Amino acid sequence: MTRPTLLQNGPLAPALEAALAAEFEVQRLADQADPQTFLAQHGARFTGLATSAPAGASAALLAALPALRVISSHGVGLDKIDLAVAAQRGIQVGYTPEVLNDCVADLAMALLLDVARGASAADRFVRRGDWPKAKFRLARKVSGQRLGILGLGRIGRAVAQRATGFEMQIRYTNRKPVAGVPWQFEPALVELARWADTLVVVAAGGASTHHLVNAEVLAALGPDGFLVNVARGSVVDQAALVQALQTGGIAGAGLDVYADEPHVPPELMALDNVVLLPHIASATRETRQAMEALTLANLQAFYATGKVQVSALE
Ligand code: 8YV
Repeated sequence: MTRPTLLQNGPLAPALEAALAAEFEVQRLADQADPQTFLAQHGARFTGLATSAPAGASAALLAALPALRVISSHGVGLDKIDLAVAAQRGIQVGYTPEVLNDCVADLAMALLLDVARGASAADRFVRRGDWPKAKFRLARKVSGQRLGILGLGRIGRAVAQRATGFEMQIRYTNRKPVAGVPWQFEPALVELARWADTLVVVAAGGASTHHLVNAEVLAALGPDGFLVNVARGSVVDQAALVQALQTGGIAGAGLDVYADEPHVPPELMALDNVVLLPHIASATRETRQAMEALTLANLQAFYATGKVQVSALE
């Protein structure tokens, strides 16, 4: 039986690429000397697209794949996939939610603890040989803090559950209140920021959340406030964040995502009150294995039944 033909957009883990090649006829767009000419000549061959949250599936790429019937994305973020075009064309879209909730929430708490207690800054202090000469600055207590959560989806709720263990007071803002949760809904982000000691950003990326955390929100968070972002760089006005951090407008930030990854502004790198991570929230062996397995399972399910296992369109 002829194996389904997949186009791979962007890099995937070697184990996943091997698993895909074992079951499908895979062509990697990145291997083509002239991707646009390749798509013009061969785009009509592909019924499936294997991609990832960072690589996505743009309207232009989808237009070059007239026979496409399924997209399987490694990741939970859908902001780089043109879901409207996929839905309009009846293209199934599979992705990998749930399996990464724990690791992303764990890293949000790690960033919160680090930036509030100054752990990374203290490590640099010791490595510079400063300890014999001075005491490290006082930090801020985390237990019992007021925690504001922007986006109470699956990951936001996992963050709230962890924060409960630190006896934190928790409020959230969201497109709409979430039924059945014990935490207080604050409709206005700026008011949530004004109340919170730390604001954790876990809202989905995309046009509807672009620069939600702007200069006004950061001013409301205030000089004793911390920002943590494990969502998408696009949700925060990065220029406003740099300004707030440089001028003491907020006390510090813990970041795993940025406006133009993998490029981090030198202004952020120069600051001692920022923890900078390279988009690693889901990057554990356990979670990435689960994500890779689900990326493959979505394709297997589609070609066996016509439906992906976990759909982004339902
Ligand atoms: C990784 C992510 O960037 O799942 C997402 O949306 O941002 C991260 O888990 C992605 O999974 C890499 O493929």
